[in-house]
Amino acid sequence: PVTYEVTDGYAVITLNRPDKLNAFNEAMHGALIQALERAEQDAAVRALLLTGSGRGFCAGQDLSDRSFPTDGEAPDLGATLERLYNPLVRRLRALPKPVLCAVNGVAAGAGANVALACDIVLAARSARFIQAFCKIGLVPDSGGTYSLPRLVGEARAKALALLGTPVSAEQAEAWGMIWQVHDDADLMPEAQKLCAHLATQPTRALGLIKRAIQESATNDMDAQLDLERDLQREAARSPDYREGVAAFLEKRPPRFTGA
Ligand code: LHQ
Repeated sequence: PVTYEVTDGYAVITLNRPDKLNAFNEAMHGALIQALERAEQDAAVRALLLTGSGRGFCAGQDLSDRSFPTDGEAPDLGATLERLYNPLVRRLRALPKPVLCAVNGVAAGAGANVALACDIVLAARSARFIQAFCKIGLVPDSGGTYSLPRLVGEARAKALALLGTPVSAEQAEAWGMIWQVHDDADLMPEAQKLCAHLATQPTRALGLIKRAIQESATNDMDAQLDLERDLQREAARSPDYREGVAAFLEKRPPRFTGA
């Protein structure tokens, strides 16, 4: 249900249940977590590209999955989040390498919020983001109630979550919900170009930058200044920092190794 491929220093992880618009079932969750672990551990992988196969990115939870019966006893969806979705979002955020998401088509429910948990989000012009949860009597999950208000503000976050109104890729870009929209045919080439670039950069510093920005959401200025001090201390111990400064002074392009 997920394909994994390494090229040009980055891993391409593709959700692969196209007949279900790549909706999540247990097997896809397992394969995705495994792929993220593999990419995290492989020193030759210095960026990740998450995308979907076929015409959709991800339609959220597979509602036809037998583990979600609507008759009989109520399923414990809290347990499902604790076991599958929350670890996925936590891993994407904790991964010390940049994760780019190429939203190739519709991203609904948990599919939308998993995309928004990535570090840089590109979308095809035909893509849409839908907080579909309210339409089936659920609450946005997978971090949506955290990321959405921070990305687009409380007014838009509430309306999107309460109405389930689809947001076009262009609107998402205009609102600052994602980084860039590209014409459908250009999405993957642009995503590949960005990932290939990221894979040549000082990976450890990029991981620390990601952490600093994320932690700012819950830190006050004092705590954030302390965090910057600690992370800068760590960054300056890396060979890539030495290389960056040396290359600048020697007026040549840097050769970062990710160390
Ligand atoms: C699907 C799905 C799908 C199964 C399309 N499941 N088959 C977490 C914790 C635990 C449990 C509950 O949930 C969660 C988090 C969540 O993610 S809840 C939200 C779940 N997702 C949704 O409610 C979205 C449901 N899908 C849709 O609203 C539409 O399919 C969208 C707007 C995504 C796309 O619409 P269209 O482009 O018109 O495509 P379609 O509806 O025709 O879908 C194509 C096929 O994919 C179709 O199957 P078929 O056999 O008729 O061709 C759909 O049934 C299937 N599909 N989403 N989530």
